Amino acid sequence: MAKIGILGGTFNPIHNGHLALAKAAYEQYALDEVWLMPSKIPPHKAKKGILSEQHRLRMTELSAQTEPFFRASDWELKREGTTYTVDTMQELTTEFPEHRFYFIIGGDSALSFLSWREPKRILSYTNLLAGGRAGCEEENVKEMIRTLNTLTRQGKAAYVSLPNISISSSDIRTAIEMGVEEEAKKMIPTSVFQYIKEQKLYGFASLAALEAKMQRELPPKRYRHTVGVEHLSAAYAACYEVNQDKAMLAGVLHDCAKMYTDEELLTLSKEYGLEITPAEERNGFLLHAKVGAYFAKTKYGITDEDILSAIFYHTTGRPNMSIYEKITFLADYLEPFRTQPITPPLQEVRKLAFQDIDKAICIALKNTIQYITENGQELEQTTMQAFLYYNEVTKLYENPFAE
Ligand code: DGI
Ligand code: FE
Ligand code: FE
Repeated sequence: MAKIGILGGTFNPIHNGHLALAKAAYEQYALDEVWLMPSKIPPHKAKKGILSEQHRLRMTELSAQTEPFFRASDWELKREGTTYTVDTMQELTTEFPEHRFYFIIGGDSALSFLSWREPKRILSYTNLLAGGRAGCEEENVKEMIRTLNTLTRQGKAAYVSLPNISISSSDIRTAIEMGVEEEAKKMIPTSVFQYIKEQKLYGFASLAALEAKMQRELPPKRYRHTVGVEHLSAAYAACYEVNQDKAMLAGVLHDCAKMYTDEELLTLSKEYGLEITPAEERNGFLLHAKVGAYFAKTKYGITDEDILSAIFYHTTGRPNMSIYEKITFLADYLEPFRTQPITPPLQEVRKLAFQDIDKAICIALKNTIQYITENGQELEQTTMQAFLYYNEVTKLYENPFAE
């Protein structure tokens, strides 16, 4: 006979609090195994934002790998129809007559246990281990255990004492939605965090999460510029019939490495093995584009190459840009909060951007190059190559550098 703990839950997602409860029950009652069992969503809990059964089960399987005595169980998910604990426990005792079951529940559930379907019958199939946080809900949970044991005239309910940590799945979802990944990481196993990141669950790397991150990381003016670029990019995406989310993601992240000094950007670029041109060596700020693309991929969960290259080339542009590269480059130059005078006037170029994007890019490059040379700064050759390419395509300037 083996003593089997059963810990059920929506597990949206499963977290360290669940696992601590399972482990405490295992240790305090000398269980042989604990089965972690994601539940079918009961009707009274059905709501938006609950992940698919596959995702919840996969995260449970990953969590189960953190202790040798954990097993992930799809018993309830496999079942047809609505699942009540009383049915599950009846079936388990029938299916596994050789095991003795210990149904594990947290403090909140313990306190409402009498409103579950057929609580007395549940206790005819299984022991009940109710976890309470020491000092916090301990007395109430113990009181409930006494009540249950009196009611059933069997001592099948018992108390599991828990460290006073409080984690909720909704805190984890919020942390991910708000882009505060460090918070989420503390509350779930690393493997579960990796899975959420890979699968982009709970709005991981969503626009909202990245906006919240940028707001925290960038100075207010730079953030305002970022939002301007993001939204203008959405308009260009609509105009040129490409994916709006991709254009906006490039916009929100394009200056994500802008807060570093020239020296820091050079050091980071070397550290990450990014190629550094001679002009970049002397004008470190140019590297915020390459480092930004690197961060987008490694820190912010962006895998789409269109987005990454749009960030990579946003400062200098390049010949023959992709539509996403064009959009980010131009939105960066023309976003509504930019005010510097250019020729032709800004408003005309802003309009032109919606009519002939190559011409607008050519004008942007021409003005940038003029500004750089007039201010005695060094030109990165990609900027010039980009201009020459777009001037060739648009035939806009007959003799661009004549005085
Ligand atoms: O990051 P932002 O300020 O939003 O704008 P940006 O990424 O276009 O880059 C900042 C500056 O870089 C901008 O004033 C134009 C300038 N720039 C673009 N190409 C070159 C350049 N500066 C130099 N020195 N050489 C270039 O080739
Ligand atoms: Fe930039
Ligand atoms: Fe910018």
